[in-house]
Amino acid sequence: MKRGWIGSALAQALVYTFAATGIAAAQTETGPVNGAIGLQPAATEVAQDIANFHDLLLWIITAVTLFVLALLLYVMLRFNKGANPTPKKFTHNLTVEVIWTVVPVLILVFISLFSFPLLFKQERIPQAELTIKAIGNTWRWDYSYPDQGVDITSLPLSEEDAKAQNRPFRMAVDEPMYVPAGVNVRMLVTSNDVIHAFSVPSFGIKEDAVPGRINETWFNVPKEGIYYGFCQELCGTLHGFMPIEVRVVSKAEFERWVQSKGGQLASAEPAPAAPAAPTAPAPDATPAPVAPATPG
Ligand SMILES: [Cu+2]
Repeated sequence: MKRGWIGSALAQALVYTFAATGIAAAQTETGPVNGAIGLQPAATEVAQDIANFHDLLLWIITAVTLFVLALLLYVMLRFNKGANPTPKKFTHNLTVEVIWTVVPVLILVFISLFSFPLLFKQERIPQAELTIKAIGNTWRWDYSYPDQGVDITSLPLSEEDAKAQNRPFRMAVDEPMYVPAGVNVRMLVTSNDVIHAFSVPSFGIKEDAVPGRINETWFNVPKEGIYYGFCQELCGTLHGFMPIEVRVVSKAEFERWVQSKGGQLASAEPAPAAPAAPTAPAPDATPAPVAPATPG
């Protein structure tokens, strides 16, 4: 079946979220699709905001480009040697110079009205109900759920296994990362060896995994499904074999999964740490008043 490139790309884009055929529970899968164009469908509010911001920038870029093109055409036609044989000799025009300084500044200020709130939304980690640590290794991802006591190693399915299970080869893994739907998840990202990057495009997250350092990001996916991501830092020869598979499931299913991995369920309502009682300073601990420095 040969379709035109554009027709194929558009059709693929429409079916970006594709139904998994081989999985018992009908779950939607979101990930890269051959020949598709545009961003993957947003699974989180942040990813939707990123897509909206991208679209806004596209309009601005298009307008600026067309305006510059129009200016160039005008100059070429109006001031070429034939149309304007004796050019004027002036080299400055204060009004024009002020305009071409102020207008771009205003455009940038306008863009910042949208970009800064989005940046804050991405960078401020909200109160999280679940913490997961993703650890990059050459070449696989390990996931650790410190509060549940679950540690898993995630390896891509072999081509035969993927085919047998009707799963996408080089995207599906043997041990996916499980996450309950509608929950703020804090991701701690680090690495054991070289720099990797933990990225799930449909969540709008991409965080560098740097050895000896922990980076943070967060996401909240309301809709259950399977979401694919990848290591997005060129980390070595098998960089392409570090897929990320996230299963967003119901809370009950997540708890079943935690128990199946030998983990413990965090208490439903985590008791806030008791505030340390302010200890009255012992009288003899009071710092002696500092004697004023005497000159001389
Ligand atoms: Cu990597």
